[in-house]
Amino acid sequence: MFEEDRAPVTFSEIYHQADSCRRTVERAEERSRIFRQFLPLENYTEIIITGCGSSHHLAMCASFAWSEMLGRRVVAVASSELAHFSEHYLARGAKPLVIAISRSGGTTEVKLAVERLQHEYGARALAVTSDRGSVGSVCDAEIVFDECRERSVVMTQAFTTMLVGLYLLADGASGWRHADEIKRLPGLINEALQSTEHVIRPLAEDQEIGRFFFLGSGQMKGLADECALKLTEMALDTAFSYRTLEFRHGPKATLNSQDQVIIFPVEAERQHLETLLEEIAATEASAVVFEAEHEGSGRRVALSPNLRVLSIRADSTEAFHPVLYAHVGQLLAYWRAAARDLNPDAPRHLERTVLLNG
Ligand code: F1P
Repeated sequence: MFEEDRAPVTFSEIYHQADSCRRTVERAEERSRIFRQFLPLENYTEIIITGCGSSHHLAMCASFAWSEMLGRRVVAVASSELAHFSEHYLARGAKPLVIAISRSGGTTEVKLAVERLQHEYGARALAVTSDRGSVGSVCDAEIVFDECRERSVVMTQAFTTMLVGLYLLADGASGWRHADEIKRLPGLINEALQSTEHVIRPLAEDQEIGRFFFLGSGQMKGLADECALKLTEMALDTAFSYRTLEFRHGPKATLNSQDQVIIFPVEAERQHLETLLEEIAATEASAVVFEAEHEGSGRRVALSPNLRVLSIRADSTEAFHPVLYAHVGQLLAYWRAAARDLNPDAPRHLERTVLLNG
């Protein structure tokens, strides 16, 4: 039988994420000073945030917040794509700023992407890491988020913490207009985790559930991808992630009564949510909607007995919401792994740092 203390590292890292974020907020000024050497941002034709795996997912979430805060296009591209297809993503003559994320600081593709863009476009690069390594050594500067240094193989608290750190960097560069809001995020993260775990754990332990589907669009797509990756890494469950409305274009055809759909809705698509929920209900699959508290949240429960709505106190700009939901995939994966007697601290076939030879 699995015992909680067999996987103390992952467990404690998940539950410490609000504390780590609090420390990140306290260090905002110090890091904003490091970022200042890259200003003004008008010097760059492109801002690209890159990484692999969870770091790529966090880049996806951050790119939406950065676009909104900086009032310009910011894109997330997987490091392997940038390293091998940079001409597809960048016009000749582009002058990019690259934000290279790597928790371990050592992932080969992240380093390769930075080197390729430096060599071909004269890019400048900032490393965002929690451990020093080869990525930082090829960049112009490095910000080390040592407050979320993890011992686990699978990234959990570092996802949330580095994401808050990235919000703060963009906010510092654009006049601290969201500083108070970002300061409140650690408290909201803690509240969200405590208020939803009573639903997440039984869901994770329910062995009647065959497959998990995570749906999110815009800033929530990186989050949906991350939730699916957590279940895959920790619980060895092949989980699925789709853009919310893309799910209707084919994937929903496979749904059956043993499937669990988890939806992270966004305001821009709110008017279509009811249609999606009706369609899911018709397949007899179950759905949980995690959404920011607003007038009317909870009313959809009547649509189907298989539908639940969990409202989370969000009180912040929508672009910051992914940090409030990151624990959903982490806890689902942790408790599902535990229920299957798998040790989330030691997922099979996985390494903490993924390296390529040659
Ligand atoms: C990226 C990553 C992790 C994943 C696994 C392998 O690492 O893909 O997201 O969970 O541990 O590495 P990093 O570049 O952020 O260290």
